[in-house]
Amino acid sequence: MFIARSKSLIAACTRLNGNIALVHPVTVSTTLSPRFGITPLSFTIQRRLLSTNNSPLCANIKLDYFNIRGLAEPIRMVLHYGGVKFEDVRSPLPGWPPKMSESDKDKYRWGQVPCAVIDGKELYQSATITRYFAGQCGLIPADPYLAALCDEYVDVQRDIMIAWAPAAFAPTAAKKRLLCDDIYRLTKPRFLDVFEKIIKGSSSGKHLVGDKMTWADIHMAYAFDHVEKLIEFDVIKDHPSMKKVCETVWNVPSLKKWKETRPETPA
Ligand SMILES: N[C@@H](CCC(=O)N[C@@H](CS)C(=O)NCC(=O)O)C(=O)O
Repeated sequence: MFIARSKSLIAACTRLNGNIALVHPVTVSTTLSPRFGITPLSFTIQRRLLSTNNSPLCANIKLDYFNIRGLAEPIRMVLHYGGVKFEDVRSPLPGWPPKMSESDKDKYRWGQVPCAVIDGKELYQSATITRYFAGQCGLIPADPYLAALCDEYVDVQRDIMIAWAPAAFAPTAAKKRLLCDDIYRLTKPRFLDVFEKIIKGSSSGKHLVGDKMTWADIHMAYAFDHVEKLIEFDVIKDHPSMKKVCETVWNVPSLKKWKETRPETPA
């Protein structure tokens, strides 16, 4: 017996039903109904069922970057969210900021990483790669305007990260403190308060766009976790709704596990 509530999930299961039902008939549901002995489909299985034939879920994926979180971390998070297997290739960091030798640069189309290799095909630019996998993992809304809002919010988060960079690379602790105060004064009204208002006014109170998790949420959790790591200062301590979005992301079991087990790196 098969019970599924979502139309697209039913369609996907119908496509795959032969394989699944013949091997192991199961009673499943997209929602929890323990009273009726119905087993919920795990999010990972739901995503696998909903993936299309050319989804990266079936592809051979390699992510090439340095042994830091940096620009690759939102990509890794999206892939972990999607339960996507990938090879997390981490080259030793060649100093700070990372500068590759000319011969290493020649290995990459634009002389930079991250580089994702999907079934042998290369893809560059961290935001492009993150968005590509987000689309395959159900993290981009179908509505084009809502999808574009996700892009907008991710771009703003990147602007915030750029604004904090001077504090991250300050030469002394005293200089860092001064810069933190200045940057906070500038970024709070311009960016943080605006995000706070957007989330407070949302239907869920825990997502940036619509009432489901999107890659804008995952990118927000990445961005503020990363800034906090670099400057040892919780930038969103006075923004409870932003905190809620980040906590919601980090409470997804696969991301919680990733946060607990990922390599400890300097940046
Ligand atoms: N806009 C690019 C920037 C990529 C980038 O700056 N990568 C740095 C590492 S974080 C790099 O490869 N540096 C080595 C070099 O330029 O020699 C992106 O978002 O992917």
